[in-house]
Amino acid sequence: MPTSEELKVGGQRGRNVNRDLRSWLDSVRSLGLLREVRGADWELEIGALTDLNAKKNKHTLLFDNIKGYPDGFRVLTGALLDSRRVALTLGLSPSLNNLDLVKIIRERLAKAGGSIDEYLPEYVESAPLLENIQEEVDILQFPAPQWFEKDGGRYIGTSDAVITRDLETGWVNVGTYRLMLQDKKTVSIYIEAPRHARFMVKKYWDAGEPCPVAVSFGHHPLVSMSSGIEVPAGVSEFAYAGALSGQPYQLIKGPVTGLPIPADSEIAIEGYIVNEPKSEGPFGEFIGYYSTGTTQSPIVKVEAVYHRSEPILLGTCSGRPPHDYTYFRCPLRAALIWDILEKAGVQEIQGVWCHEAGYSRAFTVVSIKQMFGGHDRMAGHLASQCRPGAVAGRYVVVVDDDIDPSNLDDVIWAICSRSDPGTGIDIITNSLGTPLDPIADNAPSKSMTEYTSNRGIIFATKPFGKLIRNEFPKVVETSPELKERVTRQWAELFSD
Ligand SMILES: Cc1cc2nc3c(=O)[nH]c(=O)nc-3n(C[C@H](O)[C@H](O)[C@H](O)COP(=O)(O)O)c2cc1C
Ligand SMILES: [Mn+2]
Repeated sequence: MPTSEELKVGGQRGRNVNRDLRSWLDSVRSLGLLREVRGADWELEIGALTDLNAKKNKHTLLFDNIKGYPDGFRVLTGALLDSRRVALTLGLSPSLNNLDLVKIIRERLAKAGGSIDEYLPEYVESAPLLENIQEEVDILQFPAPQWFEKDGGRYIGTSDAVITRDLETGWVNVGTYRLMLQDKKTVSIYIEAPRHARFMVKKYWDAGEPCPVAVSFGHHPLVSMSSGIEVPAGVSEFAYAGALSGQPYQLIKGPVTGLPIPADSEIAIEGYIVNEPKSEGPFGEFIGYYSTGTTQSPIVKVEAVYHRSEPILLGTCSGRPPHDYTYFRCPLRAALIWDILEKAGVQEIQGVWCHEAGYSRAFTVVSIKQMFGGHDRMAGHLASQCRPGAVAGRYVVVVDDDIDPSNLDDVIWAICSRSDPGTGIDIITNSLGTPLDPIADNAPSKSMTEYTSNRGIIFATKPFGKLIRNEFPKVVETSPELKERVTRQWAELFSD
């Protein structure tokens, strides 16, 4: 496999990673992956088009001339739909396959190693974001979509970056948490139990203070790639974005809270998260259901609104998978899980993949070259319980090294032919759960933090005894040499 340095578009370290949403958009356009859509309604039409597109054509969609809004107030979806877009966002060749992406993400993060400091973000003095500062806060000025028919409101924050700072340590966290419009000056925020911002907010509230917050609603998709995945505690997702792209991310200091905001942000707010719950949702969730109904969630009191001229609201919607953002978390989560397994001492991992049908969380496959009896148990149990693998998890499958973990046909064949339902499935009960789980017992009095759920780990591996004695039946397949010879001789049969 080529190294990430060789694959970088144009060469030298970091130089060609486009560092604002608009130049990123230019690259997507030049690859023919962008479609501009005029005249759609924020109410349901943008959502329906985004979801259908995610299931079928996989364009990046730029909505303009949105009903009821001035020309130039745009919405962008389909930013990270597939390997081409994710590769482009990382400054890599769009022709990379799934596992190559996982390996390069690991390589880049490993290079940053413990010293993610090399990629700490840089502050700049000014940014186009400050071109327009609202005199009177009015968050309704942006065409926030109502994504699906049964959604309970308009969501301005879907692919957002919610920035908070730890009261004690100063650690800056960036998470993607949904924000629903309440009125001109108020949005509600939905933060699930294991999220970093939740612990930060609690510290402020316990000290009797509102929690300062900044939110960016449009930025280079690299930020969304970092803020929407379980980056370890104590690490700023901005530094992670830097490590992923090999170049520090640029930020400005928010004038009200002093919190960092991406310098390329298109739209941002500053304000305070307060414990004054308001009705929020229902919202079409990533598992594919309306599991939570209406919630009572905290609100953000908005103190300042900034935007570029002709701002682009970066948005996405979930629902039945594959959806608009299932893909990008597959290589990222796979890289994070692989790393943790390796650090925990699991040897000879050949690949990890998290599948879109399992919304990147509930169907993880680990491929190993078995070295000893029980090797598959080590890999499977750890993958199911480490943080990136545990949140909203369900199934982990362990396969041998001849199985491509990202190929569902391969994986199902391995399950069917190598796993014994009587002995080859381990169950772990009472693992980390979520109220979004459609089979959870949602008793009304239950707190969000109480939820647990079970895990199934399927060992679709050749029995180790048969493997080392060379007694496992040979696979029926054409040898690489014969394959090569016939496909060369009858090339016309195999051309696209
Ligand atoms: C598009 C998108 C929307 C998300 N919406 C929410 C949400 O509304 N609430 C939430 O708690 N997590 C949501 N998540 C998941 C979190 O962003 C993710 O778990 C991330 O790790 C949170 O950051 P943290 O680890 O710093 O808490 C969303 C993720 C993505 C990619
Ligand atoms: Mn975090």
